[in-house]
Amino acid sequence: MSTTVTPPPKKVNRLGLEVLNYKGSKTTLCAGCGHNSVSERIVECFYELGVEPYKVAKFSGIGCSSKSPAYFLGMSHGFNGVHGRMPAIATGALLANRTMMGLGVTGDGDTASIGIGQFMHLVRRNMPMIYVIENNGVYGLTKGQFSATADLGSTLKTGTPNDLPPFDCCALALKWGATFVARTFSGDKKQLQAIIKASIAHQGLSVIDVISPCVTFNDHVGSTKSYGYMKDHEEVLHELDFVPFFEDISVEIPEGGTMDVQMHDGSHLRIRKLERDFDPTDRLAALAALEEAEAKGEVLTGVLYVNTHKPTFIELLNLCDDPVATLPESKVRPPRAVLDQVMEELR
Ligand SMILES: Cc1ncc(C[n+]2csc(CCOP(=O)(O)OP(=O)(O)O)c2C)c(N)n1
Ligand code: SF4
Ligand SMILES: [Mg+2]
Repeated sequence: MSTTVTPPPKKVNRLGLEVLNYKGSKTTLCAGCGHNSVSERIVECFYELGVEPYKVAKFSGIGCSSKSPAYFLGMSHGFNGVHGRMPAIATGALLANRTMMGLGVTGDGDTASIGIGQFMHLVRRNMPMIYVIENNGVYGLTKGQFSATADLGSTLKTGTPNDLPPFDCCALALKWGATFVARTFSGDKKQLQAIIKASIAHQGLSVIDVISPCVTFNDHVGSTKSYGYMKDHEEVLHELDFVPFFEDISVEIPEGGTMDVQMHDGSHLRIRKLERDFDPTDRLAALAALEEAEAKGEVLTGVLYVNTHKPTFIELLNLCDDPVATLPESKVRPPRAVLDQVMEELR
């Protein structure tokens, strides 16, 4: 007599999708590269929050980091742009279709070296998208030259020291008016997850600077972007918990020293105090904390700043609700009589 064994039910999210639906192709990056951990966290966060994969547009520039969108959200849209020019491409695409969720993944070279001007304007505009910088302090793809985020005095594998001061992408983003700024570490699974989830819920630009070690070219003694350096110098600002809008917020509210930031979609970011008092809605305090940490040689991680009130670029432009890309020609092209009138006025 044969018995039929019923397979266990497949684990699915609130959309009925499996985690497999959020994965991409197999990574071609080096084993142990921090960028692979970031890809894994992106898969988990988008799956757990039940984001529609076809509503996500992935953008990147050039670099090992910029290759990583191939390794997550394989069902989403994607555009791999030119080196340092991803913000312009993302801005154009998201203005054409405001209903897409923008997810940019870039490197420290792509953002802080060749792409610094584009990054600056993206921040200034508060373009609603997630902007992840996989920061290893070097140009991994072109064999490990220092990038503009390399710390003064850090050394290459050959021992050559970097004698230029670094750009701190978080400090720059704060200065230029960013509305969500976080620094984290690819090796800190829980913190990275909470930050990615909060950025999914944020309506505005989220700048996430992830220290993401390059095991091949910048993971030695003398590097300040190595696993070892982060282990010894990471200064965690607070403990983070993310409660999505579809979960009951009233449960498990811990007592004392907890701050609750309500995000645009009704989710909550719970920030639990560790040693110091830190208010992530105070921009000047965040800038001061970064300066202080830099002077002490510490790497401050956590949500540095969140502002849920500033209008996004799409709101400022007063775009219509329907995606511009889907409007018929009759709506986007002025009729002949209007064009004739404009010409008449220019005479
Ligand atoms: C216009 C242009 N200049 C230079 C290069 C060479 N190049 C390719 S990737 C890269 C740097 C990538 O560094 P980063 O963004 O930090 O990414 P990583 O590889 O470290 O993840 C450079 C300089 C290029 N592809 N295009
Ligand atoms: S070279 Fe460095 S950045 Fe590129 S995949 Fe390898 S470890 Fe990662
Ligand atoms: Mg790099």
